[in-house]
Amino acid sequence: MPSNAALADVINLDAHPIDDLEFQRQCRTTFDSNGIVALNGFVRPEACRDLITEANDHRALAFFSEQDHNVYLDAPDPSFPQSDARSHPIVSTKGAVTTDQIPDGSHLRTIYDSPTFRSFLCAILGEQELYEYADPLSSINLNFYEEGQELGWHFDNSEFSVTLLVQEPEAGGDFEYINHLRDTAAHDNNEIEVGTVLDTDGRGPTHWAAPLVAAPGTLVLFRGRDALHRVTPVIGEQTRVLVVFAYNTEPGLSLSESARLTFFGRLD
Ligand SMILES: O=C(O)CCC(=O)C(=O)O
Ligand SMILES: [Fe+2]
Repeated sequence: MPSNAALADVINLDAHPIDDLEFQRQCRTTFDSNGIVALNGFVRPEACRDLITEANDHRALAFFSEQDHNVYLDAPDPSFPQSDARSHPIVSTKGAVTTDQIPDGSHLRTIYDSPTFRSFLCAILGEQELYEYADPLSSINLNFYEEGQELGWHFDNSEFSVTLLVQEPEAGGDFEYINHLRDTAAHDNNEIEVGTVLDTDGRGPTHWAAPLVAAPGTLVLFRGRDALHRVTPVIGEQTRVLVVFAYNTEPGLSLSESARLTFFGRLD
């Protein structure tokens, strides 16, 4: 287990005292009202530089995939009218490096494995405990978005996501987010309203998706299951590099075989 001293070399604990109850309360308040909390300068610039070097070293291992789907991550269904979100085709393209390919001493493991970091996430999410994936691929992913690559509008299957931006592109590659656009708990996919948001590409009078202001080192925690979100196409030669720290609220779970084959091209 990494010590808090090791953690302090990676995370700026002075600016983000993640074990402080008042800091946790502030983050939780923001998260509860906006469905998202973004902490700029969470990872120290020196540690971010190490991560960029690591990412460049591992870029050749990335599995690149392209998915055609709709916002609900199902196949688009043209039998629904144009006004219904289920009929809208969406494209997502990115490359992924998997947990087993991330070196033992990586700062990413220092963050992901840290009990202090997990307790902080639990405090914001109102969870008792968070667990890694049982499969060797899905807990930490280093994602690469090359020029023209994007993640189209979608809702996540997982309740929440934790991301860390490591390298931003010259332009594009923005994370855009509209909170509370469906209600999974009530089995309400809100297809017609979501369809109108798609028609305006998130720039309509009632739903305007402002891009999140994120710089390398920004940690983002968001409720992606009920929030419509996307990553706009990357412009320019510099790759967008983003880490996803994925946790479960129950032990022993693996990502589904179909999802592992789709995103990683293998099962283990
Ligand atoms: O790359 C990002 O910033 C968001 C990632 C995301 O939405 C996803 O992996 O589902
Ligand atoms: Fe997502």
